Amino acid sequence: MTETYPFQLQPLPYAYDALEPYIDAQTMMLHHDKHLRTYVTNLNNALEKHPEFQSWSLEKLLGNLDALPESIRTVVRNNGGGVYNHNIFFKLLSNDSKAPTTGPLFDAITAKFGSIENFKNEIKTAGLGVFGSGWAWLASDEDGTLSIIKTPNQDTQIPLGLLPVINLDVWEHAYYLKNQNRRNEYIDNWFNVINWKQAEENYAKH
Ligand code: MN3
Repeated sequence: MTETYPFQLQPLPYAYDALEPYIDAQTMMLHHDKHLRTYVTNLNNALEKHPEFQSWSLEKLLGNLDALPESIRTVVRNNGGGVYNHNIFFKLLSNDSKAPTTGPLFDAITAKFGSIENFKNEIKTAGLGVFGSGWAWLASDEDGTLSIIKTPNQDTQIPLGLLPVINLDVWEHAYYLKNQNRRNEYIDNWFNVINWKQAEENYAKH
């Protein structure tokens, strides 16, 4: 992502109903067209009067929040984080979800967690353990060692010096239309639509 201001709403790489029955079309439409669009708009509005930051990538903005004027720091943190996190998240969904059985990501997951199944258990525990709104992540350090982390609100893994491999949105807006308050059920559904090919590509960037 080398995108800079003005940031664009990245189109979904599949149809709204592509993830049915696991994630419903109505949720995808609301999540992408309303929530993500609002983050993009708010981020651009914040940067509009600060041309000195308009050449900064999203990664640079989010990795250097302390360099921003206080008047826009929180807006960029929340809305820039919202754009960054969702652009990763939506690409990591697919109706062609096959967990790897070989390859670098498979090897790293089995080395860290023992198996793909254990990895799923651990990221589910992390997702259920996010109090309020936030994200669970499978992240990699520069050596390729994996860890599962949680971030609150729209915070990213960038300040931790980690690279994103898989992220899981556990804000209620990601699931309440279909699952009401049952985050547990949403996460179980999400396991069926993880775009593992994209996860492997993300991991290859470490
Ligand atoms: Mn969301």
